[in-house]
Amino acid sequence: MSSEVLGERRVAEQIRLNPRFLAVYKFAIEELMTKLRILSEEFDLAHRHDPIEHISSRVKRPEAIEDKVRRRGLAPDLPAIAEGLDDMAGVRVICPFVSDVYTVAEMLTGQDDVELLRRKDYIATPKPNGYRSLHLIVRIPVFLSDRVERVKVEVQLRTIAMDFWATLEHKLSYKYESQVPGDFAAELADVAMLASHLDSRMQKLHQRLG
Ligand code: 0O2
Repeated sequence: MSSEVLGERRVAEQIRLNPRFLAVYKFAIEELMTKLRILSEEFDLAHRHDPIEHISSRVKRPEAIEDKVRRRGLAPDLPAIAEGLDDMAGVRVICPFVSDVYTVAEMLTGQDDVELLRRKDYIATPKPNGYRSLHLIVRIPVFLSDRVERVKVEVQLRTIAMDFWATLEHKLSYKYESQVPGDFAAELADVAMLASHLDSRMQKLHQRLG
């Protein structure tokens, strides 16, 4: 094993030996989920429409962090990882309609203690393979016993149709990793287009009901 790989293996070890390192991302996720649950419930009370269908989250696994550190050529130490990786904490918000995606994003980033670092709108500009979602990198304060840490969280917002496509594309891409059939990419992009049409039609029905 090369010394470079050994260095990166030490990253996973370092993470396991420092439980507080990943814990702050778990706390940040809990804070963000609470914010989203409050927005969901209160918006429903005010407008008789819940803009959030469901929410999921994950803290990146040490092995996945290790892989990304290697791919990115980051220094194998915890401060460099915290600085260099934006998706250590991830929250996925599934919304009924496209308009809800933007409503939730605006309500969340409008909060005083939520700092928007980056916004990637793959709905306005889908990825070439057809992937659509709104990605935000936000930073929120986490109040610990001896300090306040400002922690980055990646928030992915998408509709049910976008999530359906992304989930199945992810599964299929893994399955065919080694030998992708020739028409695979074009077919997936075509299905993404169908999902997009579905969203547009559902959005129109939603608007008709006011
Ligand atoms: P996981 O397990 O979901 O975390 P970076 O996030 O820093 O790696 P980049 O290019 O800034 O790099 O990320 P981007 O484009 O904002 O997207 C990152 C995440 O979006 C991915 O995380 C996926 O969750 C999702 N994503 C992006 N493109 C696709 C796609 O074509 N198909 C699907 N299904 N998901 C996508 P990870 O790290 O890949 O995995």
